[in-house]
Amino acid sequence: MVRYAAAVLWALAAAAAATAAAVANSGAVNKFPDGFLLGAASAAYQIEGAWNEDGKGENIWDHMFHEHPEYAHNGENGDVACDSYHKYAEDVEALKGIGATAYRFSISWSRVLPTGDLDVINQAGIDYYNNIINLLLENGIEPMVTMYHWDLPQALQYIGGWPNPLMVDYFVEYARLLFDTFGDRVKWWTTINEPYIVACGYSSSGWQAPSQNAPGIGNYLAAHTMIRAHARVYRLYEQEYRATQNGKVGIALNSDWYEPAEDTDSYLEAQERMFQFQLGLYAHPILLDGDYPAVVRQRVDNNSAAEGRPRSRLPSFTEEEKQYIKGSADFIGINTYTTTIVEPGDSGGVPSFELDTGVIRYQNESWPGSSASWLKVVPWGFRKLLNWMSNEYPGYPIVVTENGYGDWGELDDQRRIDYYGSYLAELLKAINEDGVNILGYMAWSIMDNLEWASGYELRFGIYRVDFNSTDLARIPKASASFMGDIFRNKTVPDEYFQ
Ligand code: GOI
Repeated sequence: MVRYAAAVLWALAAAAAATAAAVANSGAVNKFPDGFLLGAASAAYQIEGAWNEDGKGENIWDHMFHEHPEYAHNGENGDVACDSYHKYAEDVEALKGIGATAYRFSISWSRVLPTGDLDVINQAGIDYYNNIINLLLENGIEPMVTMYHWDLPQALQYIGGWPNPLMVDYFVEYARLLFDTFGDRVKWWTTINEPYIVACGYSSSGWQAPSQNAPGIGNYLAAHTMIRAHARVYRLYEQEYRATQNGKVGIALNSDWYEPAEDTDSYLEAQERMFQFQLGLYAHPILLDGDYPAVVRQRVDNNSAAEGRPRSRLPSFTEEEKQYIKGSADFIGINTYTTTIVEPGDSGGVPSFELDTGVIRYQNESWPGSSASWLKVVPWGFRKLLNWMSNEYPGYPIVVTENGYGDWGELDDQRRIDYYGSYLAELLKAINEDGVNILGYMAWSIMDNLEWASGYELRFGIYRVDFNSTDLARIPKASASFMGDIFRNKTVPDEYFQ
């Protein structure tokens, strides 16, 4: 009954918002709103190469893949990658080729601060990012900068990395340098890319740097520091930069749509728990009340006590921290690729994040797949996720900071075309029919690159890079002209709407 009443209210609210949106868009469901940012994304370690050139310091991915080539696909690493350190002008050409109005890229912390600290500022690294930013702006492409896409300076990992609370100060000092140096031209910032995945680097070994195997403990300590670091950077911008620079600061979270296997109370509760552990762990403190979701607090506290611990594995925020964390974002970035099915149940060891959730996750093998084992093509889940977020975090505009499809690199990439066509149609339904406030969409990725521990074989690029060639040219796939048509016409072809 309660759920039914909520559903009716939700339907009414959605209908009212949809009416407003439809008016603003003259009723055309297949058109993007005016000013909507359409672009593509990348990340420093995945594209730059030049891992030790011109004063760059070692980061945790350099370190892990050099020390443990067995963690990498065929021993591959980002030493050279797409060589974007030298070929960034070709990256901008590729962006122009698809009519992008924005480019989301990340800054390599250890390229500008080789030790992570302010003792050495590497001018060559600063020059590099100035060159990219200036070239983008000359070509009418808005830079959207990720401060941290997983590549912690190794020097900071030697003192513990993200589980060390002092990392907040290091991150704030790094962010200040970025605002001081680039903030006159960069108006879109995201602090941390996918803190959920960053935290996995402290709860498992073998696929996510720094590969610190402290399940159920390291991940929560890392999460706790990252939330405080994000919020402190947001307040820094608010207090010292916003008045003169007038940009936006957000964070890029990641989630699948979680579809309950059954439409019964215990399954719907499992779905809710999964969203609160995946998105809420970060979004609830940052966007809502400065603290973890009640269900997360309660379950980790209870499991910790049952394990005989005097303290919860999930730390607590002080009242002062809650005050500065609460409301510390101008927009919410979401990286999303697929849908996963959930049901109540136990998986994972004692202790672990998985066991804390009380949720079992799997995918439907009959859904169309991709070359990535985890990526099924489920466009309707995209629309549902955007609606869930809009409902859970009202008042915060959403930016889709990543969405894309992985294959083995064929130039005639019809399956990528169909993925983008169908996902963009669902995005437009969320905007124009459901009234979800979405400001932009960044395709992952502008070009083939190092897919982390999956190496160079699994490819997400709209442009192909042949990693065996000497020139590493960016070659348009069929999807490049498809995306170019959509981005230039601000319209998704009718055939993708059913
Ligand atoms: C983005 O994250 C990210 O921001 C981009 O940088 C990235 O390029 C893009 O996604 C595209 O992926 C081999 C159990 C190695 C543990 C095979 C099972 C690692 C780890 C298969 C299954 C889990 C999007 C995959 C969020 C990582 C995909 C996070 C979605 C990695 C694996 C696994 C594997 C596994 N996730 N990602 N993984």
